[in-house]
Amino acid sequence: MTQAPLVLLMMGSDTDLPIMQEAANILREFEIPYEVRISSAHRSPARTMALASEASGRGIRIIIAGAGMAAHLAGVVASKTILPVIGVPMPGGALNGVDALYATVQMPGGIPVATMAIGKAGAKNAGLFAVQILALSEPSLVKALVRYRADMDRELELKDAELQLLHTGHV
Ligand code: RP5
Repeated sequence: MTQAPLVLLMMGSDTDLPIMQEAANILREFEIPYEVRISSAHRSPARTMALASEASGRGIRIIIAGAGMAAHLAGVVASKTILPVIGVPMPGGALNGVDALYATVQMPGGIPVATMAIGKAGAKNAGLFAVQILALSEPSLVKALVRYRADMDRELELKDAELQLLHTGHV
């Protein structure tokens, strides 16, 4: 039996997938059940609004929305749900993601969107931020997040040691 999704991962176009995959990778790593959907605020507005307004009733706890250019996906989704919405601005287009960053982050007071960085780092952090929210009510996720950070620390230490070896001949 597959578990019901806790995170809804939305993107405006299939061309966003290579970036949004970073968020999916994190959710998979922390064993969070998620659902991925392509739906656009502009090209498929009715379906986008239905996905947003029905999410809570389906047991979804957090929505991650990635879009590029005039990126209204996260904002429109946030307007139709009281679930926390995490926005990820996509790079690309003539303004290379700055347009999407402004469109996603500059929400009017009343309808918040937690906006991450442009591109892959933002998508990865969106996944981690979702795990952190879920960890508030799931102690095993707190442990997993602490382990994740310790691993990152260790990895850097190893890279640093390799660099010392390369440049000085000893650690
Ligand atoms: C946005 O427009 C999408 O999120 C995508 O980032 C951008 C371009 O879409 P495509 O023309 O590549 O489908 O709605």
